[in-house]
Amino acid sequence: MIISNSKQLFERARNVIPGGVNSPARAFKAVGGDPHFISHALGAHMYDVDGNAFIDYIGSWGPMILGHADPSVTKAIKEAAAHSSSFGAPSEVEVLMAEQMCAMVPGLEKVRMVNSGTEACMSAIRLARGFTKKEKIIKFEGCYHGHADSFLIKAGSGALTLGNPDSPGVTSGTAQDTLTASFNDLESVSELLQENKGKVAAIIVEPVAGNMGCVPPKEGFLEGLRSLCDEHRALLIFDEVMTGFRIAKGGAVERFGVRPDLMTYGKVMGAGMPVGAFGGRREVMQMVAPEGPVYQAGTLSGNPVAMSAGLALLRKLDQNPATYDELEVSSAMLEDGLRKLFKKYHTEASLNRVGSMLGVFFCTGSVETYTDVKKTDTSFFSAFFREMLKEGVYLPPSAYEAWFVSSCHNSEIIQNTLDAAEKVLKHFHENHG
Ligand code: KE4
Repeated sequence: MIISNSKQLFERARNVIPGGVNSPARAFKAVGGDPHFISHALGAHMYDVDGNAFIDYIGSWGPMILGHADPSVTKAIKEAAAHSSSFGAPSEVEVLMAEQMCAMVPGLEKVRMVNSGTEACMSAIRLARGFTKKEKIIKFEGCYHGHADSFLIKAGSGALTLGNPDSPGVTSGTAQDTLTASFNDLESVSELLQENKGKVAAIIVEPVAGNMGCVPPKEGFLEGLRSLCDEHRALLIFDEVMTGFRIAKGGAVERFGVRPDLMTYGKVMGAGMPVGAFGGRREVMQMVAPEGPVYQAGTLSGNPVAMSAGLALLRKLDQNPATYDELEVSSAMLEDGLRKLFKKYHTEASLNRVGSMLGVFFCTGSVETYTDVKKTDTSFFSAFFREMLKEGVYLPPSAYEAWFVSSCHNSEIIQNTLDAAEKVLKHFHENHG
């Protein structure tokens, strides 16, 4: 096989794939230059088709918590695939996976597997509407729950990065049922609930906003959402596609001690395979077909190869809870190191971190809301991104994405990252003051 380099592949890709990528977040549109085509990845590193090595802080946008090509995950995939890649009939591994997830997450009583985080979130709001018989949902500006129509209203992630948080193609009929509040602002939620008394089926929230950088919940915010949902008889949905099994074994539910009615999952639970899930209270989940009337389906939902991969990873996390402590140490080393460098080279920057997901904002002051996020200097981020890439560090190609640390990012790799950052920031400081 003739291996073309990234430029040749990108040229060919743009001829047959929109924008040359299968997901806009991978394009370098916001940061300039062309995306690198990856040939393989191992542990904390990715290698492109031109033989360049990178320390990877994308981690496939979250799944690679144990690093790329984890031996247990790879073995599970190989063994499962040898028995056919799909049955279209129930299998034992689906039961084992559902039991494993329910054992790890407090309040996860029943769970349905799907094929992406988008599917998980769109199914969860349909279920909430079916259960409550109400039609409106509340989401938060800058939060991203996948590309289903109901969510592409002031959405984060690639929609925010590319400047189209409200996508063409979403009908006004759909948009009118999605209300948007401000993250970390309970008053904005209460006002919407008062204005739409008796009409709100659910509030869906990223318990840690990871699609406008990384913005943790302020003290009392999640608890406040719980109370408002109880008061207004709406369901609380934690979109844990990014935080699930990432910021704690039991995700945000465990870390913050607030119990939603429904949770959605993806990323880590699939170990890099196309997997999502939604679940929660038994009383609500039993409304899902064929047990209940709320229809939801998928040809490859619970796919045995994907389930085997996810199960291998979740079992490893469950049996080695010290992994989260190790992630805390390495992620804190990265955060502290960056803070020192920003100070040393007089770089206006703010950092947020929750466990092994973190966000860097090139602006002054704390970043606690979407309004704060918008203060970030995206052109400085783009320059920083490009220079770090030259130094062999692959950051997410957007100022509005979280960075992810894996258990393979050991202290030497973190130090190499900090050395690269120092070289870049020193150069900026010497040349631009
Ligand atoms: P997917 O449909 O992309 O599997 O999941 C959608 C989704 C839902 N909820 C949250 C909190 C998410 O972060 C995501 C997807 N995240 C983005 C990156 N921030 C996916 C990257 C991409 O779109 O390529």
